Amino acid sequence: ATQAKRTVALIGGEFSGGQPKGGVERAPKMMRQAKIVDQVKALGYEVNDCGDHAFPSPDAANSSADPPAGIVKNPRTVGNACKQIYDIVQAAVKRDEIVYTIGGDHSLGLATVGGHAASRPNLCCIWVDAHADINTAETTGSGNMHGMPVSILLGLQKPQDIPGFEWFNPVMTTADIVYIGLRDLDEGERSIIRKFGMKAFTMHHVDKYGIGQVVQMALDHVNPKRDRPIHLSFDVDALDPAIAPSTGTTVRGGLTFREGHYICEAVYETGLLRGLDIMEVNPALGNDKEVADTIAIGCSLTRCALGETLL
Ligand code: 6HN
Ligand code: MN
Ligand code: MN
Ligand code: MN
Repeated sequence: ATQAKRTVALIGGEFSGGQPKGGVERAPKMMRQAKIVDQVKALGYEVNDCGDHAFPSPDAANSSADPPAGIVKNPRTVGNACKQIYDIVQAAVKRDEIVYTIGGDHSLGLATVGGHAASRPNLCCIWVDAHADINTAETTGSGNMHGMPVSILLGLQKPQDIPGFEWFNPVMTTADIVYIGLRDLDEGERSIIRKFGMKAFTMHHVDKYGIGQVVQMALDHVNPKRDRPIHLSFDVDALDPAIAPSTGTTVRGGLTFREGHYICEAVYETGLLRGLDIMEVNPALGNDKEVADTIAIGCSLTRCALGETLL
């Protein structure tokens, strides 16, 4: 299934403020060093390099500038980074480019999927993750905002109630998103998913049905007529830590190398991929080989989502 190649807008999100572990802001530069731009070009795409965007790291010593909201940490810092990436994403979508964001932590998922949806009303999202990232200010146990983007995206958490997010206007609903890879849910997240009847394929479903069926069922749910543009937000912690160890919140029992790449290939095959995030690669975690493996997997997932492995 060859298709007209669009321009890929590459956006680096050098941001770590949605969680406490430093280093995740260095992934965009590391993926560039691994030649991600050449790899995308080699697949026949034009690359519109929108650059890497750095944001001041939250400074614990200076938290008076951004005090927690309840237990939610660095809300204004995260909100500001999200607003900037949101605007860049939205502009790229208006140019009809495929928006490709390298994180950075997954709090930026609010900006990438949200900025995309703002310009493409019919957008659906496949969120590949060990976690559901759907905590609200009420349900979060950690206060880390990388565990919250989906709740704000869908308006389950009112943006106006978190300082720094007043600008955000939710346009997607619980029916517009589907999860693959879940295996570490907080109790509050579980009740939200149940309450709204959200579609979630956990690792149990991957084992039970196989990844081929799971992706088909996921697409059937969110995109039954295969006519909606797709944003694939891929948190590398969805993968098993044995193959993607350099990430901040590892959970055992994840997707195999092939299962992860299969998801990307199958989304490419629909011809509907318009947005891709590769999130939570943290080059500060693990030894040299672990870091190199995790960066390489960020690159190969990208290539598969852009059509490398299909004839
Ligand atoms: N991620 N549910 C946990 C929390 O802190 O809310 C983990 C979140 C992980 C977020 O990996 O993008
Ligand atoms: Mn995530
Ligand atoms: Mn995760
Ligand atoms: Mn947990």
